[in-house]
Amino acid sequence: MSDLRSLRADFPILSREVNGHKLVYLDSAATTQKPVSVLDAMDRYYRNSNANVHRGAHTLSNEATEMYEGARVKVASFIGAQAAQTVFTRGTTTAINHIAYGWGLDHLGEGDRILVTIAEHHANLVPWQIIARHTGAELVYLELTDDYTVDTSDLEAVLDERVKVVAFSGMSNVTGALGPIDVLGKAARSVGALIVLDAAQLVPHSPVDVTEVDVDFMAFSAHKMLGPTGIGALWGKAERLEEMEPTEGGGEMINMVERQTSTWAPVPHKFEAGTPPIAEAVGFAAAVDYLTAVGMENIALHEQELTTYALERLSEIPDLKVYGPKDVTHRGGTVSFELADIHPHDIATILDQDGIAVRAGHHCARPLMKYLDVPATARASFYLYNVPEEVDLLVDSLMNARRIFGIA
Ligand code: C6P
Repeated sequence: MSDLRSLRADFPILSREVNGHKLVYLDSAATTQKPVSVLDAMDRYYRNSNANVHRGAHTLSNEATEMYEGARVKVASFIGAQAAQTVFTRGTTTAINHIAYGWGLDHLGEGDRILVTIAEHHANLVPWQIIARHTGAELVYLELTDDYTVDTSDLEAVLDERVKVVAFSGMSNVTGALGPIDVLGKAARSVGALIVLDAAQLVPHSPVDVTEVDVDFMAFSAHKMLGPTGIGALWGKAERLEEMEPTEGGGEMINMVERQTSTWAPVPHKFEAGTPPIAEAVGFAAAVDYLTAVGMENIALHEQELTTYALERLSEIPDLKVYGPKDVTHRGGTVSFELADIHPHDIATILDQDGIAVRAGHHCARPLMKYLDVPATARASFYLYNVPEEVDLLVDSLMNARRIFGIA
């Protein structure tokens, strides 16, 4: 197995105890832990360079501005992009709201369709629902195959000129299934629809280059890739960002303000109203540096091996059902499951007693839960710092849950 275990020492939290056990953190799909280099970069920024950006008549402000804009260059180049097309947002949710409001309100109308998949996170559904209500457009859904990947065999039935947006995730936060980026991309192009890629669970786990995937917009969050909460990125094609209206007004995003009207600053600042998350941008850049040094190919390989092992070991547990692809080439390291009729929240509580952190619930994907006909699932999600022994501890603890619930 590709061994990244020496990296664990870079994550201080991984050496803490929970309920008398060494922490086993299997909730990275919710948010990841942070290496010392990210913590230090943010600390250094506050200790040495803290000031507001883009206002600078003084040294600190110039330093802060350089750090903030330097972070943009780093985050952009991590996804093969130009800084000028990379907008800092509060995270994936805010990025998709920018697109839905900023583009959707002006470009959608009665009878238009927004094609999504049943596996979407609420962040890629609710903003479109709101815009649909304002414009008279409607959402149409692709469903799943027996192996939990998006069923594209229905595409012909739903794809026509009424489809103006195709919005889908690069990897499901519930099933771990990878999104059919090429197939949906080609389908969208064939009817001239806008392509929106929710990459919250994709960019942290595998190499992504926006010059190689044909999408109009892509959104992701720093906190899911070793960075801080409170910041993420929206990448867009230049012409799309130009035609998109700002959804927030205020300082920083203007060119000129008159009594009745204003003009906008150039992209990306037109979308960054108010004082931006400067320390967070610095932390985001440090996270990107860390991931780049480890190598995204190595991270993807590590997670594939660990997921293969996890699926093998979980299959040894009687009455355990995994809601996700069996083929690891179709999935990432997020594994949702149910165990007999034990409620997922009870599973999470028992695992927590053993120091193991997993998520239980609807994972902000209620339409998917309904489609799968479950109220909730338990979910273990892996990242570069997880090791096979943690999978073994998970399996032991799940066997213990069976005993506690008197299942033979
Ligand atoms: N999923 C999870 O535990 P934010 O909260 O804006 O950083 O990311 C939203 C989001 C959008 N799309 C996908 C596919 C996601 O997984 C998430 C966040 C977390 O699964 C929190 S609900």
